[in-house]
Amino acid sequence: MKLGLPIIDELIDVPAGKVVTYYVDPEVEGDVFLMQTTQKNVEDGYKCCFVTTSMSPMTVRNRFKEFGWDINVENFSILDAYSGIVGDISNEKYFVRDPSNVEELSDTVKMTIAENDLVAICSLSTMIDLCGEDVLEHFKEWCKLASLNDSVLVVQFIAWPYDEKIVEIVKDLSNAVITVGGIHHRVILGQYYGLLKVDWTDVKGKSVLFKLVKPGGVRAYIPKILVTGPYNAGKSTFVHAISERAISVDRLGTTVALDHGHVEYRGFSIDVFGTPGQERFDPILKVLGGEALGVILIVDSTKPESFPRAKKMLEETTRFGLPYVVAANKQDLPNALSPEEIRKRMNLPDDVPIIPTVANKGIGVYEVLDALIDLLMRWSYEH
Ligand SMILES: Nc1nc2c(ncn2[C@@H]2O[C@H](COP(=O)(O)OP(=O)(O)OP(=O)(O)O)[C@@H](O)[C@H]2O)c(=O)[nH]1
Ligand SMILES: [Mg+2]
Repeated sequence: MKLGLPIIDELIDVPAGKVVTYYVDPEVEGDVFLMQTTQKNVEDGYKCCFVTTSMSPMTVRNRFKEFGWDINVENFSILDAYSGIVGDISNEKYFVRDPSNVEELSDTVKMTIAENDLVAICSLSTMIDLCGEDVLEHFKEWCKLASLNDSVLVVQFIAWPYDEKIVEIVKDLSNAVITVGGIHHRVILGQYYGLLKVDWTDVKGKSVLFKLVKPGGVRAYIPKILVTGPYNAGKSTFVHAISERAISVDRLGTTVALDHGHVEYRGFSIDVFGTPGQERFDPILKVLGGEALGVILIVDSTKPESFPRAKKMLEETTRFGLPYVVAANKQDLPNALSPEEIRKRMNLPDDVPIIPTVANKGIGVYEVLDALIDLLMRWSYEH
């Protein structure tokens, strides 16, 4: 089976009998991941059951519809473990009258596992909140049963501040764990999901930035990267060097509006914007910086007199604390300063990557992009 997620689908297939957990940051919308996986497999003809614990079946159906997914089909069913909490009865195929009764809940979940190819539990954390940690013993049985029945179990586990032991148990019982989280620095700038664990095949952990689209669901996100730096440092050249197609608005060899390029790289679809270098365009910098996800600062390594200006542009564009890397450009010229010399003169912290480049020959430009992407990914895990 496929999970129905961009990039991840290219990396892994889910064999029958496996348990996949979405480990979701509380501030990020996690339900849609389970819905998307369910929808993908409904579409592929598998018998799927969606277990709802915190939304009414009507809300579930409406949300599927909002994303443009048709679940009015015979191979889709709902286990309603919600209506009982609010004292409603249910018309769904599977119904738990008292969702806080762990035995009744567990027996019904087992029935769905026996009768379906895929069961999506939305969510295990709500079950723990309702029934206590006993749920975990039952979860263990569900995992075993899924394996015996060749059913796939997909679970949402929300990363509330649980006891570390609980989190470990859930992760251990899962054959694959996908983390879903936010990239934030005071405000949420973006969201990502990443493969944390897969035990049936050998793939390296990988993170994907995403956006929710209605209709459409989870889509790989296109981050905006800003390329800035002093006049004549090589910004336009850099943008053209990494882009398949790029447009610059130049007059007499200097940029008077923007450079815009598009890069498909490492599974990312990236829009790159180069700023003008001249000071008279500075008001644009703040606006552009506010929308960017990361900044590349290009400096002319032969012009230390431009470094104070470079520093100022960096401060303008990264004032929300955006991650940035520095390209020490024009390394081919005789008087080029080394990256370490530039770090000293610009007084940049030790952990800021400074990468030597010769933009007009394309040397080092992808290393710059790699460094920024790695920073963005690391950043997303740490914040
Ligand atoms: N020798 C050398 N020349 C470079 C390098 N990168 C860019 N150049 C040249 O430097 C000049 C300025 O490059 P641009 O890319 O236009 O610089 P810019 O930063 O966009 O300039 P503004 O938009 O006017 O601020 C051009 O003549 C480029 O060919 C490099 O690594 N080495
Ligand atoms: Mg330019």
